[in-house]
Amino acid sequence: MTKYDHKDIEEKWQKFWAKQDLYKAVDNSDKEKYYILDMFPYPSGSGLHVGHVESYTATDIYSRFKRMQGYNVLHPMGWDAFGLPAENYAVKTGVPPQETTDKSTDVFREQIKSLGLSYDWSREINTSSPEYYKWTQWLFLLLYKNKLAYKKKATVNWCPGCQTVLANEQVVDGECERCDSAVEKKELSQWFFNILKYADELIDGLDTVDWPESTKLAQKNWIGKSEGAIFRFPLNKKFRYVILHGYASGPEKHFLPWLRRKLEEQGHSVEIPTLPNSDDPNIEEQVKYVNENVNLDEDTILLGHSLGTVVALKYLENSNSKIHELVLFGGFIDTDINVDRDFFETFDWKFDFENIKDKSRSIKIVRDESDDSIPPEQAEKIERRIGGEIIDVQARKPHFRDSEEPEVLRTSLPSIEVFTTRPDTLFGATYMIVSPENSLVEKYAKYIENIDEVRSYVESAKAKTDIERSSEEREKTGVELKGLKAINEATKEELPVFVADYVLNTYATGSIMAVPAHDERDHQFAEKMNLPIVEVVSGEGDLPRSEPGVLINSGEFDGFSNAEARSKITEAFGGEIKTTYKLRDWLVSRQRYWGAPIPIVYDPEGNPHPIPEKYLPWELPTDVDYQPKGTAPLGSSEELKKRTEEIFGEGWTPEIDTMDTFVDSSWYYMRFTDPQNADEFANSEKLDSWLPVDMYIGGAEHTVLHLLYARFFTKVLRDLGYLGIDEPFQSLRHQGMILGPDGNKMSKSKGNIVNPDEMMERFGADTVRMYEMFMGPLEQAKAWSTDNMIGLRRFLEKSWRLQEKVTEKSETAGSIVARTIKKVTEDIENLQFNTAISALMILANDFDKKEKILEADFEAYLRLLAPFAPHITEEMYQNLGYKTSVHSTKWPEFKEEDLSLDELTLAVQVDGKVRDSITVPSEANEEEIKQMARTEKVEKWIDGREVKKIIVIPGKIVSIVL
Ligand code: ANZ
Repeated sequence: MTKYDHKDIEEKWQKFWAKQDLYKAVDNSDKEKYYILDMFPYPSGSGLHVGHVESYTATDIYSRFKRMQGYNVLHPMGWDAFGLPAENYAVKTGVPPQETTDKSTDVFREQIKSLGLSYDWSREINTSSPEYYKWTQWLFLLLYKNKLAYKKKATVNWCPGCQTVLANEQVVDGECERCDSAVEKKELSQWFFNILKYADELIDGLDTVDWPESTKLAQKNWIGKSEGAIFRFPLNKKFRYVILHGYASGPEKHFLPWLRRKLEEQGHSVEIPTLPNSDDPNIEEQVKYVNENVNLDEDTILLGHSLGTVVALKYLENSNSKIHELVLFGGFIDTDINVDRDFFETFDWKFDFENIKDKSRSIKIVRDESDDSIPPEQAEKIERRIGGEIIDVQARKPHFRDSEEPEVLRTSLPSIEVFTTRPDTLFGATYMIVSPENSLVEKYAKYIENIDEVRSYVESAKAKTDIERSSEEREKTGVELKGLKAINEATKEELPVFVADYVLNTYATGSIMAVPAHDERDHQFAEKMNLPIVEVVSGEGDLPRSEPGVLINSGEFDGFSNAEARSKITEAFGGEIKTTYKLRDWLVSRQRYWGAPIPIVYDPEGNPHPIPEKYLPWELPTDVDYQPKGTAPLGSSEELKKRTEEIFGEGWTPEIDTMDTFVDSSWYYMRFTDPQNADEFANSEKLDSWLPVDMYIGGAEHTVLHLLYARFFTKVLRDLGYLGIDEPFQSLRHQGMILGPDGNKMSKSKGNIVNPDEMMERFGADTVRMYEMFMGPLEQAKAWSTDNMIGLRRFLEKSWRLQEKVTEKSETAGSIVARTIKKVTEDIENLQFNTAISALMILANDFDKKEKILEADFEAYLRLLAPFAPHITEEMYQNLGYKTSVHSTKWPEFKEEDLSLDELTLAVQVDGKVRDSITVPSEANEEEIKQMARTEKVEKWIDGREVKKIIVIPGKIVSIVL
C-alpha cells in the first residue's frame, strides 16, 4: 500500500472535479433546490484567513451532503470587491485599486480552490466589475424613481489634514486614524435610501426566519423602536407674524382666521394683508403692495402660503431688514407645477437667492405629502437655493386648503419639540434640554444672554461621539440658555432651557423634557445643577425610579395608574402619539473612489436627473487623482466631466459620490441566481426558483447592517413586483471566531496569526478542513492548536490504512455502521460537525480492530466522510474500482432494525453538577467520549472557562472540572 500523499491526491481531484463540472447548479432541474450561501469576502491583500476556512468548510460540507441527498444545490462564490483598503493603498502607493483588487481576487480564488471547496465557479461575480455594478446602479435608479432614494444635507466626519471625508471607523478618539488631525463635522448634501419606511416590517419579519436569537435581537436593537409622544413646549418669546395668503384667498379664507386666533391666543401679534386682485393676481403688483404696506423686523416671522410664498421670497429679497424666520407652505419658485395659471405671465421668475438666504435667521419649507398642486421637487429646489429645513407633513386637505390646518400652526409656533416615552411624567418635567447641535441655539441666539458661553460649550461637545455622550456613567455637563424659557402647559411653570451633550441631535427631535425624578440621566444632571426634582409616580425606593405606579403631583391625573395616564395626558396637552426609531435612513453616498458611481447628473441649475438606462453601466473613470483634495476623487476626472457634457449638454455635471459598498452586497445573493444576465439584474423565473437562500453562514460581528440592508432590498423589490419572497435568508448561522494559539484574537500586532496556506502545505487541505470542524461547535470561539491538527492527520492516515483490510467476503460490522449513518446525518443537518467527526472516528476505530472490513461498510464510511475530507475519500473510492465521483453518490441510508441497543447513556457533570446526558456507542473510547460530552448544553455551563480536566468513569459518568 502506498503512503497517503495529500499533495498528489488533492491537486489531482481538484482538476478532475473542475473538468467534470461536478458542482454546477442546474437551472430548471426536477430536483428540489437548496441554496447554500457564504458571506462573500472582501478580497483583502493578506489573503484567506483561518476564519474564512472555517465558515467555507462548513457550507461546503453542508452543500456536499445536500447534493448527495439528491438536492439541486446552488453554492456560489464571489467578491465583495469595492471598498476602502484598496483605495487607501492607492493613496499611499498610486497603484490603481483595480490592479490591487484583481491581484487579491486571484489569490483568494486559488486558495479557495486548493481547499477543495465545491463552488459553482460558473457563477462567480465581482461587485467591482461593470457587468455587476451596472445593476447596482439600475437598482439605485429604481429606488430613486420610486421615491425611496433622496438627497438631503447630512453631517460627515471631515479631516482637515487629509482634506477628505472619513468613515466612522477611521475616526479614533475624535482624531483621524491616518494623520491624527482633530476630526471636524461638515454638512454635505448626500443620498439616502428610505429604509425607515420598512422599519416595522424589518422587525416583524424576524418572526418568520430561523436565525440565532441574538442576531434577531441585534436587528431589533438597531432599529430601536420606541413608542411615545411628541409634546411642544412654547417658548416665552412673543413674535410678530406676517402672513401672505395664496391665490384666490384672503385673511378671511381657508385656515387664516383660525391661525390668527390660535397665534393671538399665545400672545403673538398677527398681520394678514389683503393682497390685491387675489382672484386674478399680478405677482409684481402684489409684491409692490407688500413692499409699500408691510414692514419687517428682527422679531418677524414671515409666513407664506402657495402663491404667497412667491410674494414672500420676492418681498424678502427687496427688504432691508433681517427677520427671525421664514416659513413657506406649499411653496414654489417656478412654473413647473401641476396647475396652469394666468399669473405665470405676470412675473419674470427671477430671484436673487443669495440675498434672500441671508435675510432670515431660520427657514422652514413645509411640504404636504398629498399636495396636488405643487410637486415635491419644488421644496428641494427652494432648499437648494436658500437652504433651510424641509418639513414633510400631512395637511388636512391637500395643499393646506382646510379651515383648520394643525400642521401649519405646529410648524410656525416658536416652541421646543420633545419626544418622550413617558407622557405620564409630563407634570414632573422641570427643565428642558436641547442638544448642542440643535438649530434652535443659533435661531434664538439674539435672545440668549450668555450666548458666548453657550457657543463654546457647543464647540466642545462636537468632539465627542454619540456613544460617549450617552453613557450613563459619564458626569453630566451643560449650560443654561439664559433668557429663554419654555412653558410646561401641564404645570404652567416656566422651565429653564439647557444645552447638554447627553441629548443627541440625531435621535427623535433632538430635545427633551427632563424628568429628574424618573430618569437616571436627568436625575444626575438635576443634582449637579440644583434643579427641582418632582416625583410624579409613587412607589418604593430611592429616586430616580422608573417602575409603574400611581400618579401624584399631577393635578387632575393624580390617582391614575401611569399606564392610564399616558394616553390621558397625551390627549389633554396636545401631545401627538409617535413612534420613533433609532434607525436612520441609510446614507449611501461616499466621497470615495472605489465604489459604484451614483448614476445621477445635474443640470446647470443643479437639479438632479437620473442617467437613462442606456448609459449604464455609468463607468467609474480611471483618470482620477487618488490624493484627496477637498472633494470626492471623481471630481478630479476630466473624462467623467467630458462624458457628462457630451451626453447631456454644456454645464451639466456628474454626481461625484460613489455608493456605500453595503449596496453591492444587499443584492448579490440575487445575482448568483442569474449571474451573466446582461438585460436584467436577474431573470424573474430564476429568482423565483432559487430564492430564498436556504442556509446562510457568516460571522456574527459586523453583519447587523448587512443583514438589515439585504432584507430591505428584498422587501423593496418584492413591493415593486420583482420578487415573490419576504425574507432573503431563511436559515442563518454564525461561525465562532478562531483565536490564536494564545487564546487571543488573531492580529498582526500580537504575532499570533495562523496562515492557512502554510497549514495546507504541511498537512493537506483535508486535514485542515477536518481540524477546523473538529475544534469545537461551529458557533463557538476556539483557540488554534497545531498539535491537535496532527491528531486529525493521523485519523486520515488511519482511514487510509483501513483500505488494506477491505474485502467483499467479510461480515458486516452491523449496527455500528447504521448508528454512525444516523448520527452523522443528524449532526450534519444540525451543523454539528465536531460530533459527526467523533462518530466517524469511533467507526474507524472499530474497523481498525477488525481483521477484515466488508466493502459495503467501507463504502458507506467513505461516503459519510466525503463531505469533510473530499480528496482522500475520492481517491479511496476510486481505489475500490469506481470511475465516477464519490461526491455524486447517494448519501448512505440505514434500516431502523439495524440500530441495535449496544449504546450507553452517561451523565455529564460540570464542576460536580449533572448538566446533561449523552448516548454513546459501547465501543467508544475515552477520548471520543470526552469529545461527545461537550454538548451545546454543557458548553453553556462551561461558559468559555478553561477546562482543567475531564474524567470518564466507564459506563457511568463524565466529569468536567473547570
Ligand atoms: C421624559 C422621560 C421621563 C423620559 C422618564 C424617560 C424616562 P428610548 O427609549 O431610547 O426611545 N430622549 C428623547 N430624545 C432624546 C435624545 N435626542 N437624546 C437623548 N435622550 C433623548 O428613549 C426615549 C427617552 O429618551 C425619552 O423619554 C427622553 O426622555 C429621552 F421617566 O422623556 B424621556
